[in-house]
Amino acid sequence: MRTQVCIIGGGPSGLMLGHLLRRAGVDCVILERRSRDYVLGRIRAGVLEAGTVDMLRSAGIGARMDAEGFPHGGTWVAARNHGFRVDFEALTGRQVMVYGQTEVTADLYAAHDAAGTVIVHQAEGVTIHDAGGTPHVTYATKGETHRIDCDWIAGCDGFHGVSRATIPADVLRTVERVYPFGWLGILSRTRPAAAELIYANHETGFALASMRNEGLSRYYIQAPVDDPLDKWTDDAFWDELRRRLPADVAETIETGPSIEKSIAPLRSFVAEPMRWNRLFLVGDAAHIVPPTGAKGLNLAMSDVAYLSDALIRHYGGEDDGLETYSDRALARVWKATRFSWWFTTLMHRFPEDGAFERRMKEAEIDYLEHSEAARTVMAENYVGLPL
Ligand code: FAS
Ligand code: PHB
Repeated sequence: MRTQVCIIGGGPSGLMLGHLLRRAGVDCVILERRSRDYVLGRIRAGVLEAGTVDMLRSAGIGARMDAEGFPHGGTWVAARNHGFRVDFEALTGRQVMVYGQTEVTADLYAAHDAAGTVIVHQAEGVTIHDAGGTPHVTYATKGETHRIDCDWIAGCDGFHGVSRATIPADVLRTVERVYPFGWLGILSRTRPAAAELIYANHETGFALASMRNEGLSRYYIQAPVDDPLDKWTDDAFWDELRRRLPADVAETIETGPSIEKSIAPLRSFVAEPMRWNRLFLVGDAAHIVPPTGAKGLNLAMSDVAYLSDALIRHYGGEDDGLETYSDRALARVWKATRFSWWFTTLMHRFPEDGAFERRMKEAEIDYLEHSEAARTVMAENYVGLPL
Protein backbone atom coordinates (compact mmCIF):
# COMPACT_ATOMS: atom_id res chain seq x y z
CA MET A 1 0.00 0.00 0.00
CA ARG A 2 1.22 3.56 -0.63
CA THR A 3 -0.04 6.69 1.05
CA GLN A 4 1.18 10.23 1.59
CA VAL A 5 1.09 10.20 5.44
CA CYS A 6 1.18 7.05 7.58
CA ILE A 7 -0.32 7.81 11.00
CA ILE A 8 0.67 5.47 13.82
CA GLY A 9 -1.90 5.58 16.64
CA GLY A 10 -5.67 6.00 16.53
CA GLY A 11 -6.18 8.07 19.70
CA PRO A 12 -7.20 11.75 19.60
CA SER A 13 -3.93 12.83 17.92
CA GLY A 14 -4.03 10.26 15.14
CA LEU A 15 -7.75 10.51 14.52
CA MET A 16 -7.75 14.32 14.45
CA LEU A 17 -4.66 14.52 12.23
CA GLY A 18 -6.19 12.00 9.82
CA HIS A 19 -9.45 13.95 9.74
CA LEU A 20 -7.79 17.27 8.92
CA LEU A 21 -5.47 15.77 6.29
CA ARG A 22 -8.27 13.87 4.57
CA ARG A 23 -10.48 17.01 4.48
CA ALA A 24 -7.63 18.79 2.70
CA GLY A 25 -7.16 16.00 0.18
CA VAL A 26 -3.97 14.57 1.72
CA ASP A 27 -4.01 10.78 1.60
CA CYS A 28 -3.35 9.00 4.91
CA VAL A 29 -3.72 5.65 6.66
CA ILE A 30 -4.15 5.20 10.44
CA LEU A 31 -2.62 2.15 12.17
CA GLU A 32 -4.07 1.46 15.64
CA ARG A 33 -2.79 -1.32 17.89
CA ARG A 34 -6.03 -1.79 19.80
CA SER A 35 -9.60 -2.50 18.77
CA ARG A 36 -12.02 0.35 18.11
CA ASP A 37 -14.07 -0.61 21.20
CA TYR A 38 -10.94 -0.50 23.37
CA VAL A 39 -10.05 2.97 22.13
CA LEU A 40 -13.62 4.15 22.68
CA GLY A 41 -13.72 2.59 26.15
CA ARG A 42 -10.88 4.69 27.58
CA ILE A 43 -11.99 7.30 30.14
CA ARG A 44 -9.54 10.21 30.08
CA ALA A 45 -9.67 13.96 29.63
CA GLY A 46 -12.73 16.05 30.38
CA VAL A 47 -11.93 19.69 29.58
CA LEU A 48 -11.37 21.23 26.13
CA GLU A 49 -9.45 24.50 25.84
CA ALA A 50 -11.03 27.33 23.84
CA GLY A 51 -8.58 26.66 20.97
CA THR A 52 -9.53 22.97 20.86
CA VAL A 53 -13.22 23.90 20.76
CA ASP A 54 -12.55 26.26 17.82
CA MET A 55 -10.55 23.52 16.07
CA LEU A 56 -13.31 20.91 16.40
CA ARG A 57 -15.92 23.37 15.13
CA SER A 58 -13.86 24.49 12.13
CA ALA A 59 -13.09 20.82 11.34
CA GLY A 60 -16.82 20.16 11.09
CA ILE A 61 -17.01 17.87 14.13
CA GLY A 62 -18.20 20.30 16.82
CA ALA A 63 -21.98 19.79 16.47
CA ARG A 64 -22.44 17.17 19.23
CA MET A 65 -19.97 19.01 21.48
CA ASP A 66 -22.05 22.19 21.10
CA ALA A 67 -25.26 20.24 21.73
CA GLU A 68 -24.08 18.09 24.64
CA GLY A 69 -20.99 19.81 26.03
CA PHE A 70 -20.98 22.28 28.92
CA PRO A 71 -19.30 25.67 28.40
CA HIS A 72 -17.65 26.73 31.66
CA GLY A 73 -16.84 30.40 32.28
CA GLY A 74 -14.70 29.70 35.32
CA THR A 75 -13.45 27.20 37.89
CA TRP A 76 -13.22 27.04 41.68
CA VAL A 77 -10.08 26.76 43.78
CA ALA A 78 -10.43 25.72 47.42
CA ALA A 79 -8.12 25.52 50.42
CA ARG A 80 -8.64 25.43 54.19
CA ASN A 81 -12.36 24.86 53.78
CA HIS A 82 -12.82 27.97 51.63
CA GLY A 83 -13.34 28.26 47.88
CA PHE A 84 -13.11 31.11 45.39
CA ARG A 85 -13.86 31.38 41.68
CA VAL A 86 -11.40 32.14 38.89
CA ASP A 87 -13.58 33.85 36.30
CA PHE A 88 -12.13 32.92 32.89
CA GLU A 89 -14.68 34.96 30.95
CA ALA A 90 -14.17 38.19 32.87
CA LEU A 91 -10.38 37.79 32.84
CA THR A 92 -9.77 36.45 29.31
CA GLY A 93 -13.07 36.68 27.42
CA ARG A 94 -12.86 32.91 26.82
CA GLN A 95 -14.49 29.75 28.18
CA VAL A 96 -13.54 26.07 28.29
CA MET A 97 -15.85 23.23 27.30
CA VAL A 98 -16.55 20.21 29.51
CA TYR A 99 -16.87 17.41 26.96
CA GLY A 100 -15.12 14.07 27.53
CA GLN A 101 -12.23 12.84 25.41
CA THR A 102 -14.27 9.68 24.86
CA GLU A 103 -16.94 11.79 23.12
CA VAL A 104 -14.35 13.62 21.00
CA THR A 105 -12.96 10.23 19.94
CA ALA A 106 -16.46 8.98 19.06
CA ASP A 107 -17.12 12.12 16.99
CA LEU A 108 -13.83 11.61 15.15
CA TYR A 109 -14.63 7.98 14.43
CA ALA A 110 -18.04 9.03 13.05
CA ALA A 111 -16.34 11.50 10.70
CA HIS A 112 -13.84 8.88 9.53
CA ASP A 113 -16.63 6.34 8.97
CA ALA A 114 -18.51 8.86 6.85
CA ALA A 115 -15.38 9.62 4.79
CA GLY A 116 -14.22 6.00 4.48
CA THR A 117 -10.76 6.62 6.00
CA VAL A 118 -8.55 3.54 6.14
CA ILE A 119 -8.09 2.81 9.88
CA VAL A 120 -6.38 -0.52 10.55
CA HIS A 121 -7.27 -1.76 14.06
CA GLN A 122 -5.36 -4.42 15.96
CA ALA A 123 -2.28 -3.61 13.87
CA GLU A 124 0.49 -5.60 15.52
CA GLY A 125 4.25 -5.11 15.47
CA VAL A 126 4.09 -1.69 13.82
CA THR A 127 7.65 -0.90 12.80
CA ILE A 128 9.08 2.25 11.25
CA HIS A 129 11.71 1.75 8.56
CA ASP A 130 14.14 4.16 6.89
CA ALA A 131 12.57 7.36 8.20
CA GLY A 132 15.64 9.12 6.81
CA GLY A 133 15.38 7.80 3.27
CA THR A 134 12.42 6.00 1.77
CA PRO A 135 10.11 5.80 4.77
CA HIS A 136 7.84 2.81 5.13
CA VAL A 137 5.96 1.08 7.92
CA THR A 138 5.32 -2.63 8.40
CA TYR A 139 2.70 -4.27 10.59
CA ALA A 140 0.74 -7.50 10.89
CA THR A 141 -2.97 -8.21 11.14
CA LYS A 142 -4.56 -11.64 11.33
CA GLY A 143 -1.11 -13.16 10.94
CA GLU A 144 -0.39 -11.40 7.64
CA THR A 145 2.43 -8.86 7.33
CA HIS A 146 1.79 -5.63 5.43
CA ARG A 147 3.95 -2.76 4.23
CA ILE A 148 2.93 0.85 3.73
CA ASP A 149 5.21 3.12 1.70
CA CYS A 150 4.70 6.78 2.50
CA ASP A 151 6.16 10.27 2.27
CA TRP A 152 5.81 11.07 6.00
CA ILE A 153 5.17 9.23 9.25
CA ALA A 154 3.17 10.80 12.12
CA GLY A 155 3.95 9.18 15.48
CA CYS A 156 0.62 9.61 17.28
CA ASP A 157 1.10 6.45 19.34
CA GLY A 158 1.17 7.85 22.87
CA PHE A 159 3.71 7.58 25.66
CA HIS A 160 4.28 3.85 25.21
CA GLY A 161 4.34 3.81 21.42
CA VAL A 162 7.13 2.92 18.97
CA SER A 163 7.67 6.30 17.31
CA ARG A 164 9.72 8.08 19.97
CA ALA A 165 11.79 4.91 20.41
CA THR A 166 12.67 5.06 16.69
CA ILE A 167 14.60 8.31 17.12
CA PRO A 168 18.29 7.54 17.80
CA ALA A 169 19.40 8.03 21.42
CA ASP A 170 22.08 10.50 20.33
CA VAL A 171 19.42 12.66 18.69
CA LEU A 172 16.57 12.46 21.23
CA ARG A 173 16.67 14.59 24.39
CA THR A 174 14.14 13.94 27.17
CA VAL A 175 13.28 15.75 30.40
CA GLU A 176 11.11 14.12 33.04
CA ARG A 177 9.69 14.71 36.50
CA VAL A 178 7.75 11.83 38.09
CA TYR A 179 5.44 13.06 40.88
CA PRO A 180 5.43 11.16 44.20
CA PHE A 181 1.70 10.40 44.01
CA GLY A 182 -1.07 9.43 41.59
CA TRP A 183 -4.68 10.40 40.92
CA LEU A 184 -7.33 7.94 42.02
CA GLY A 185 -10.31 8.69 39.80
CA ILE A 186 -13.90 7.49 39.75
CA LEU A 187 -16.85 7.93 37.46
CA SER A 188 -20.30 7.70 39.08
CA ARG A 189 -23.87 8.18 37.86
CA THR A 190 -24.49 10.93 40.39
CA ARG A 191 -25.31 14.62 40.24
CA PRO A 192 -22.03 16.58 40.08
CA ALA A 193 -20.98 18.29 43.32
CA ALA A 194 -21.14 21.74 41.72
CA ALA A 195 -21.92 23.49 38.45
CA GLU A 196 -18.22 24.10 37.79
CA LEU A 197 -15.00 22.25 38.61
CA ILE A 198 -13.50 22.49 42.09
CA TYR A 199 -9.73 22.05 42.58
CA ALA A 200 -9.10 21.55 46.30
CA ASN A 201 -5.84 21.69 48.25
CA HIS A 202 -6.20 19.92 51.60
CA GLU A 203 -3.68 18.88 54.24
CA THR A 204 -4.39 15.21 53.49
CA GLY A 205 -4.06 15.78 49.74
CA PHE A 206 -5.56 17.13 46.52
CA ALA A 207 -9.10 16.55 45.29
CA LEU A 208 -10.91 17.50 42.09
CA ALA A 209 -14.66 17.56 41.54
CA SER A 210 -15.48 17.38 37.82
CA MET A 211 -18.24 15.98 35.65
CA ARG A 212 -19.25 14.65 32.23
CA ASN A 213 -22.93 15.74 32.33
CA GLU A 214 -25.72 16.51 34.85
CA GLY A 215 -25.96 12.84 35.80
CA LEU A 216 -22.36 11.72 35.49
CA SER A 217 -19.71 12.88 37.95
CA ARG A 218 -15.93 12.54 37.65
CA TYR A 219 -13.89 12.84 40.86
CA TYR A 220 -10.18 12.48 41.64
CA ILE A 221 -8.20 12.38 44.87
CA GLN A 222 -4.43 12.37 45.28
CA ALA A 223 -3.39 8.89 46.40
CA PRO A 224 -0.20 6.80 46.57
CA VAL A 225 0.34 5.59 43.00
CA ASP A 226 1.07 2.03 44.24
CA ASP A 227 -2.07 1.78 46.37
CA PRO A 228 -3.94 -1.43 45.54
CA LEU A 229 -7.24 -0.40 43.95
CA ASP A 230 -9.19 -2.73 46.25
CA LYS A 231 -8.01 -0.67 49.23
CA TRP A 232 -10.20 2.09 47.90
CA THR A 233 -13.75 0.91 48.38
CA ASP A 234 -16.38 3.36 47.17
CA ASP A 235 -17.11 4.33 50.79
CA ALA A 236 -13.42 4.98 51.47
CA PHE A 237 -13.23 7.13 48.34
CA TRP A 238 -16.34 9.18 49.18
CA ASP A 239 -15.18 9.70 52.78
CA GLU A 240 -11.76 11.00 51.66
CA LEU A 241 -13.26 13.17 48.92
CA ARG A 242 -15.68 14.79 51.36
CA ARG A 243 -12.85 15.38 53.81
CA ARG A 244 -10.89 17.31 51.19
CA LEU A 245 -13.66 19.43 49.63
CA PRO A 246 -15.07 22.53 51.38
CA ALA A 247 -17.69 21.51 53.95
CA ASP A 248 -20.56 23.31 52.22
CA VAL A 249 -19.90 21.20 49.11
CA ALA A 250 -19.10 17.97 50.94
CA GLU A 251 -22.38 18.11 52.85
CA THR A 252 -24.48 17.99 49.68
CA ILE A 253 -22.47 15.54 47.55
CA GLU A 254 -24.59 12.77 46.05
CA THR A 255 -22.64 9.51 46.43
CA GLY A 256 -23.21 6.29 44.54
CA PRO A 257 -21.45 3.24 43.11
CA SER A 258 -18.36 3.87 40.98
CA ILE A 259 -18.73 2.69 37.38
CA GLU A 260 -15.01 3.23 36.72
CA LYS A 261 -12.14 3.45 39.18
CA SER A 262 -8.43 3.76 38.37
CA ILE A 263 -5.17 5.20 39.64
CA ALA A 264 -3.09 7.15 37.10
CA PRO A 265 0.58 8.03 37.68
CA LEU A 266 1.56 11.69 37.26
CA ARG A 267 4.59 12.84 35.37
CA SER A 268 5.91 15.80 33.38
CA PHE A 269 7.79 14.56 30.32
CA VAL A 270 9.00 16.27 27.16
CA ALA A 271 10.96 14.70 24.27
CA GLU A 272 12.88 16.87 21.81
CA PRO A 273 13.02 17.24 18.87
CA MET A 274 9.48 16.41 17.70
CA ARG A 275 10.76 15.69 14.22
CA TRP A 276 13.48 13.32 12.98
CA ASN A 277 13.85 13.17 9.19
CA ARG A 278 10.40 12.14 7.88
CA LEU A 279 9.03 11.13 11.29
CA PHE A 280 7.02 13.59 13.41
CA LEU A 281 6.02 13.06 17.05
CA VAL A 282 2.53 14.24 18.06
CA GLY A 283 0.71 14.38 21.41
CA ASP A 284 1.57 11.96 24.21
CA ALA A 285 4.25 10.36 22.00
CA ALA A 286 6.25 13.54 22.63
CA HIS A 287 5.01 14.91 25.96
CA ILE A 288 3.07 14.07 29.11
CA VAL A 289 1.69 16.54 31.65
CA PRO A 290 0.04 15.91 35.03
CA PRO A 291 -3.75 16.26 34.42
CA THR A 292 -4.09 19.09 36.98
CA GLY A 293 -4.05 21.74 34.28
CA ALA A 294 -6.28 19.76 31.86
CA LYS A 295 -3.59 20.13 29.18
CA GLY A 296 -2.83 16.61 27.89
CA LEU A 297 -5.53 16.24 25.27
CA ASN A 298 -5.35 19.94 24.40
CA LEU A 299 -1.59 19.85 23.74
CA ALA A 300 -2.18 16.87 21.44
CA MET A 301 -4.66 19.02 19.54
CA SER A 302 -2.29 21.97 19.20
CA ASP A 303 0.44 19.65 17.88
CA VAL A 304 -2.10 18.38 15.34
CA ALA A 305 -3.01 21.93 14.36
CA TYR A 306 0.65 22.75 13.62
CA LEU A 307 1.47 19.47 11.83
CA SER A 308 -1.70 19.25 9.73
CA ASP A 309 -1.16 22.83 8.55
CA ALA A 310 2.50 22.07 7.74
CA LEU A 311 1.72 18.88 5.78
CA ILE A 312 -1.16 20.45 3.86
CA ARG A 313 1.04 23.41 2.90
CA HIS A 314 3.88 21.01 1.97
CA TYR A 315 1.64 19.38 -0.63
CA GLY A 316 0.81 22.87 -1.79
CA GLY A 317 4.52 23.54 -2.37
CA GLU A 318 5.50 25.34 0.87
CA ASP A 319 7.89 23.55 3.26
CA ASP A 320 8.44 26.15 5.97
CA GLY A 321 5.75 24.58 8.21
CA LEU A 322 7.55 21.24 8.25
CA GLU A 323 10.86 22.93 9.05
CA THR A 324 9.39 24.85 12.01
CA TYR A 325 6.95 22.21 13.33
CA SER A 326 9.13 20.93 16.17
CA ASP A 327 10.14 24.37 17.45
CA ARG A 328 6.62 25.79 17.17
CA ALA A 329 4.99 22.81 18.90
CA LEU A 330 7.63 22.68 21.66
CA ALA A 331 7.30 26.41 22.41
CA ARG A 332 3.67 25.78 23.36
CA VAL A 333 4.38 22.39 24.98
CA TRP A 334 6.92 23.89 27.40
CA LYS A 335 4.54 26.67 28.48
CA ALA A 336 1.74 24.16 29.12
CA THR A 337 4.22 21.90 30.92
CA ARG A 338 5.20 24.80 33.15
CA PHE A 339 1.56 25.64 33.97
CA SER A 340 0.69 22.00 34.70
CA TRP A 341 3.75 21.66 36.95
CA TRP A 342 2.94 24.94 38.74
CA PHE A 343 -0.70 24.03 39.42
CA THR A 344 0.21 20.46 40.45
CA THR A 345 2.88 21.70 42.85
CA LEU A 346 0.56 24.32 44.34
CA MET A 347 -2.43 22.04 44.87
CA HIS A 348 -0.88 18.73 46.02
CA ARG A 349 0.73 17.62 49.26
CA PHE A 350 4.34 16.48 48.65
CA PRO A 351 6.10 14.14 51.10
CA GLU A 352 8.96 16.63 51.46
CA ASP A 353 6.62 19.56 52.23
CA GLY A 354 7.45 20.97 55.65
CA ALA A 355 5.85 23.86 57.55
CA PHE A 356 7.55 26.41 55.30
CA GLU A 357 6.34 24.82 52.04
CA ARG A 358 2.81 24.51 53.41
CA ARG A 359 2.76 28.21 54.34
CA MET A 360 4.17 29.18 50.94
CA LYS A 361 1.33 27.29 49.22
CA GLU A 362 -1.28 28.81 51.51
CA ALA A 363 0.14 32.27 50.79
CA GLU A 364 0.12 31.66 47.02
CA ILE A 365 -3.50 30.44 47.07
CA ASP A 366 -4.42 33.46 49.21
CA TYR A 367 -2.62 35.71 46.70
CA LEU A 368 -4.46 33.97 43.82
CA GLU A 369 -7.78 34.70 45.52
CA HIS A 370 -7.09 38.38 46.10
CA SER A 371 -5.06 39.38 43.03
CA GLU A 372 -6.73 39.90 39.67
CA ALA A 373 -3.28 39.78 38.06
CA ALA A 374 -2.58 36.35 39.58
CA ARG A 375 -6.00 35.04 38.56
CA THR A 376 -5.50 36.38 35.02
CA VAL A 377 -2.23 34.45 34.71
CA MET A 378 -4.01 31.28 35.81
CA ALA A 379 -7.05 31.93 33.61
CA GLU A 380 -5.12 32.57 30.38
CA ASN A 381 -3.13 29.38 30.86
CA TYR A 382 -6.16 27.32 31.80
CA VAL A 383 -8.33 28.42 28.81
CA GLY A 384 -5.28 27.79 26.62
CA LEU A 385 -2.50 29.99 25.28
CA PRO A 386 -2.95 31.10 21.65
CA LEU A 387 -1.77 28.72 18.95
P1 FAS B 1 -3.14 8.35 23.23
O1 FAS B 1 -2.28 7.59 24.20
O2 FAS B 1 -4.51 8.77 23.63
O3 FAS B 1 -3.33 7.49 21.90
C1 FAS B 1 -2.26 6.75 21.37
C2 FAS B 1 -2.86 5.62 20.56
O4 FAS B 1 -1.79 4.91 19.93
C3 FAS B 1 -3.60 4.61 21.43
O5 FAS B 1 -4.89 4.37 20.91
C4 FAS B 1 -2.71 3.36 21.39
O6 FAS B 1 -3.46 2.17 21.43
C5 FAS B 1 -2.01 3.52 20.06
N1 FAS B 1 -0.70 2.86 20.01
C6 FAS B 1 0.25 2.81 20.98
N2 FAS B 1 1.32 2.11 20.53
C7 FAS B 1 1.02 1.72 19.26
C8 FAS B 1 1.72 0.97 18.27
N3 FAS B 1 2.93 0.47 18.53
N4 FAS B 1 1.11 0.75 17.07
C9 FAS B 1 -0.13 1.27 16.81
N5 FAS B 1 -0.84 2.00 17.71
C10 FAS B 1 -0.26 2.20 18.91
N6 FAS B 1 -5.52 14.63 29.69
C11 FAS B 1 -6.28 15.67 30.10
O7 FAS B 1 -6.23 16.74 29.48
N7 FAS B 1 -7.09 15.54 31.20
C12 FAS B 1 -7.19 14.36 31.89
O8 FAS B 1 -7.93 14.27 32.86
C13 FAS B 1 -6.43 13.26 31.49
N8 FAS B 1 -6.53 12.06 32.15
C14 FAS B 1 -5.78 11.01 31.73
C15 FAS B 1 -5.84 9.77 32.38
C16 FAS B 1 -5.06 8.68 31.97
C17 FAS B 1 -5.15 7.35 32.69
C18 FAS B 1 -4.18 8.83 30.87
C19 FAS B 1 -3.29 7.70 30.42
C20 FAS B 1 -4.11 10.06 30.21
C21 FAS B 1 -4.91 11.15 30.63
N9 FAS B 1 -4.86 12.39 29.98
C22 FAS B 1 -5.61 13.44 30.37
C23 FAS B 1 -4.01 12.59 28.87
C24 FAS B 1 -4.68 12.02 27.65
O9 FAS B 1 -5.95 12.57 27.50
C25 FAS B 1 -3.75 12.29 26.49
O10 FAS B 1 -3.21 13.59 26.52
C26 FAS B 1 -4.40 12.05 25.15
O11 FAS B 1 -4.99 10.79 25.17
C27 FAS B 1 -3.31 12.20 24.11
O12 FAS B 1 -3.78 11.67 22.92
P2 FAS B 1 -2.78 10.88 21.94
O13 FAS B 1 -1.57 11.70 21.73
O14 FAS B 1 -3.62 10.48 20.79
O15 FAS B 1 -2.28 9.61 22.77
C1 PHB C 1 -11.80 15.45 34.09
O1 PHB C 1 -12.99 15.83 34.14
O2 PHB C 1 -11.47 14.27 33.81
C2 PHB C 1 -10.70 16.44 34.41
C3 PHB C 1 -11.01 17.79 34.48
C4 PHB C 1 -9.99 18.69 34.77
C5 PHB C 1 -8.70 18.24 34.99
C6 PHB C 1 -8.40 16.87 34.92
C7 PHB C 1 -9.41 15.97 34.64
O3 PHB C 1 -7.72 19.13 35.30
